[in-house]
Amino acid sequence: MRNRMIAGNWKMNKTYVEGVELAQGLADQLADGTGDVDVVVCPPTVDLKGVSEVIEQSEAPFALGAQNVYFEESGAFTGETAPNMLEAVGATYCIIGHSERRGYFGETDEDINKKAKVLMAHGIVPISCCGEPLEVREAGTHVDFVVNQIKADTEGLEISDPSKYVVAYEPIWAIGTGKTATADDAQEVCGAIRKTLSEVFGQQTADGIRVLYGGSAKPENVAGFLEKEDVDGALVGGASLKADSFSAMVKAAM
Ligand code: G2H
Repeated sequence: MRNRMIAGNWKMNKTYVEGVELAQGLADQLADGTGDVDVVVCPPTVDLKGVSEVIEQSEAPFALGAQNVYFEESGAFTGETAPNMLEAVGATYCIIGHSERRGYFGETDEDINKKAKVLMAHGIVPISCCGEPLEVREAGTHVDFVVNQIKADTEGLEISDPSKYVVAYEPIWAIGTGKTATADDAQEVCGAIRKTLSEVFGQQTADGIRVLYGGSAKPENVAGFLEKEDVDGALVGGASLKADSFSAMVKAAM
């Protein structure tokens, strides 16, 4: 049995004060609880501490995630953030391998695999992203493309608790474009992801890993995705930037 998950990826939005306000707004809107739905917010790095304090003070039923991490423990890596730094501010999740990181900052599957390992060693749950560009979708090879990403991203990982590793399928052509994949598109790939996870980790572990859909997910379409057998939630960008729309998505998942 997998708890659903709604995770907000604020990307490079919200200054410290704005981030704290958004977190407080969410805490107010979700004050009655979120049932069995795990809710995660992933603000920019400099907002993490402030959002963490809101979560602590309000006992809000959501968790804190980062948007990136470096795979070394410390040292001369200017501009990067170490896993123990995330841990120290209360982050319990971290997005890795987002297509924007892969595309704009040259991250490879090997980097993403290293990041997953270092996060898990620190007890931080990776939300590991995968997804195909438009030309791959148009060529009809999207399933193979994503399966290969999953195999590379999970190589050598040891997963003892499947709730502690999350995959997000985000077709790049549907990100922030307003073009949403259909629920059937999402199921096709999320099903293939779970099958690959079962080959790598065994069926029982694969059955416990949450596979999220991401890409222009919003209050109006999230229920359709959640109806699908292998879609366990959503990684939400634009619609996570307002407390109203994000909490509506959480409520749709409850
Ligand atoms: C995909 C998603 C969140 P958006 O990147 O990761 O963003 O919902 O804005 O498409």
